[in-house]
Amino acid sequence: MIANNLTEPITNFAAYLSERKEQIEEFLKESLALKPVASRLWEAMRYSSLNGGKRLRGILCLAACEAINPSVYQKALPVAAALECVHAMSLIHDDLPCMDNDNLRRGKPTCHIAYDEATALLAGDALLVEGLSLCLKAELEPQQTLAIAQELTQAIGAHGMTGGQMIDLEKTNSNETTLAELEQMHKLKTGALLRASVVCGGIAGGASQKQLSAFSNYAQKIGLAFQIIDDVLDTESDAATLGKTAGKDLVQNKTTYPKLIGLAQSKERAEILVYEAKSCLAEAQINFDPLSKIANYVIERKN
Ligand code: GRG
Repeated sequence: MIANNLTEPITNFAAYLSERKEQIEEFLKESLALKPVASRLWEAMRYSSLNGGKRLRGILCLAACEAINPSVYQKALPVAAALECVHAMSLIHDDLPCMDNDNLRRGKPTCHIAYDEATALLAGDALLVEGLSLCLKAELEPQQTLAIAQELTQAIGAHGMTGGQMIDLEKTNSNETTLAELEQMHKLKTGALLRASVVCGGIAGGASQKQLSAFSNYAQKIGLAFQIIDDVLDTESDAATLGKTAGKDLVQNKTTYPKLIGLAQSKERAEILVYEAKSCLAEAQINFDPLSKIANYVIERKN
């Protein structure tokens, strides 16, 4: 077990990440065990949620909880798993022919290629509902569960991820998207769930309003940095490294950070955001090294 000390720098960050990833995956495997009824649906749900991925949202949730109260962070595991279910759902639907129409995800055929379109749609639907249901099962105080459910539902509906996806669809092929419009789209499409991940972890740990507000600011900044680097990787990397199709933004004529401000400035902006994110935590006296290292990881990652 990686030692939990609120102020000590963590010496083996890679081990920290893989331990948390394993905990989340074990929990997911049990929660999404194959069922005899509608077994093809469960298979597709497992195919798309137990197929790797960085588990960034789940890990952020556990880290925020641990930063506030190390002794209860395991209670946040159902919430971390729920975030990963919702994220997996969004990837399945995003890859569908009517959306981004992709055939590669996490290095494997996308759900609708491995199964079929209707099954993929239903697997996404079911993962969304299972995710919400996992949240409600966490052994937390009722007011914490309610607050987490409110954060999560707000983050994924029309005010969050789904709204962001709609804007993305509308903006595809538009050559007039401004930087402010691009940021607004990413804030909803990718940022809202990342923000909810950190805030929900904080709620599970018993964070104060001041701490929750610092978590929210930290997460919004790393969320944007995450998306900028996603755009950079799409331009600079390859499918084998990314586990998904590379160079897609150009082919689909999407507005991206590199397109609007260039590669060098995009990377610089991501670095500044990460610096600012860490400052948000420091100002609220949240000194938890993994959160700081996760912020670095968001822009140093290769996929
Ligand atoms: C929530 C009801 C409901 C609908 C969802 C399809 C859709 C509407 C939204 C799409 C959201 C989406 C796919 C955003 C992109 C986020 C993104 C950059 C994903 C990649 O995240 P990583 O790199 O992936 O963390 P891994 O594979 O590591 O988990």
